Amino acid sequence: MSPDDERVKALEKAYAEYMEIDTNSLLKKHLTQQVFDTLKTRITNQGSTLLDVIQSGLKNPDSHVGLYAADQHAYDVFASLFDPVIEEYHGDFTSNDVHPPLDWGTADDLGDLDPSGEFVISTRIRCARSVDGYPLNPTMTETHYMELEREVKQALESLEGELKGTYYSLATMDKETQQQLIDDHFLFKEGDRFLEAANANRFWPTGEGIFFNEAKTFLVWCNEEDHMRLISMEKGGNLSSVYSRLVKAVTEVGKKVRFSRHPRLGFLTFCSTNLGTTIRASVHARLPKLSEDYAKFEEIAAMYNLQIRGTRGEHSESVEGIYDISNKRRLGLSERDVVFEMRNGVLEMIKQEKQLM
Ligand code: ADP
Ligand code: CIR
Repeated sequence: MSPDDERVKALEKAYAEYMEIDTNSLLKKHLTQQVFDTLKTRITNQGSTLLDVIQSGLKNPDSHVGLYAADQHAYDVFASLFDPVIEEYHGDFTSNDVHPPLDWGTADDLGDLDPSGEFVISTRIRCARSVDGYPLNPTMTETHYMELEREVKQALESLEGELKGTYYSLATMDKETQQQLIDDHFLFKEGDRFLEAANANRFWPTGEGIFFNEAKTFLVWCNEEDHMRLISMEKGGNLSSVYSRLVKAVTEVGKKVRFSRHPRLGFLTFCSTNLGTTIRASVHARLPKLSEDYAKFEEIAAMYNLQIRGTRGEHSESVEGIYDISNKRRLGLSERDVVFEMRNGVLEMIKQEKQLM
């Protein structure tokens, strides 16, 4: 058997086993036998196969999604799998749709979500950017990681005013400092098993790091899931302030680093749930009454296109009735509209929590 035949045989075996597993992943739902048969022999221009795209889901049956773009070309070569997953996750963004051009709009009418300070503990908006000229995680070499880190550090350390800050490499940061930054919700955690299985954690911690300003209201993650994650956050519910800082930061960084866009899918990200605007706008909110009836809580979230996460982020539990509530979809609508979607849903949740008090 040729190496190609062997590869397809192994893929067929893995697929057959996966289909026997009880999982609610979008991968299982949309990788039908027909789609599988069309894609099983395909290879991208950077050498990635269907296995590279789906291995995270195969190894982690509790994945919500289960697939990653092993390289930039994967979204096109494996479109018959990505497109239905994207359509379901982002709600109605079909394979004929094109993501609109960047439109930040204005931050003025976003306001403060909770002037009383009773419910919203903190507000955060992040977006992701890939950098032109570098492959995505699984196809990056150790040299790519180091070169990209150098480029990102240089760009960030030339920022001024409120955005002025320092870049810290994980390679030279002690474990205690790292843990404190994770506990304070500023830094990504080490060893994410979904990324690990997608081959996205190679050479750790080479090239990984975090930049932040003095107030820790503007932060950038380097070489975690995406080349860059740009984050604006602060205590309280002032969404207007958090959004305008993010807009300023992304605009300034964009003058120094060339961001990658896909012609149809907007800003390019490693995970298809982040495509388009790449924005996740979230609050940490105390909603103990509303969350008592969890099914109802989830129903309200679904009605407003919101996602509920635990206190320490995705795949974590809630602590003391504190939830991370964010917009679910990021593709097919403008930056401003995405943030408005979170705003409207969170205002409704706070209203209902008040009624139950
Ligand atoms: P993301 O994909 O947005 O980076 P994660 O779910 O991995 O998401 O969360 C990253 C970190 O950001 C976690 O520590 C999480 O608790 C923190 N976080 C998310 N939203 C908020 C918020 N509104 N306030 C404070 N921390 C937050
Ligand atoms: C999953 O399928 O549950 C993980 N691979 C994460 C999917 C979406 N989250 C993300 O992009 N951070």
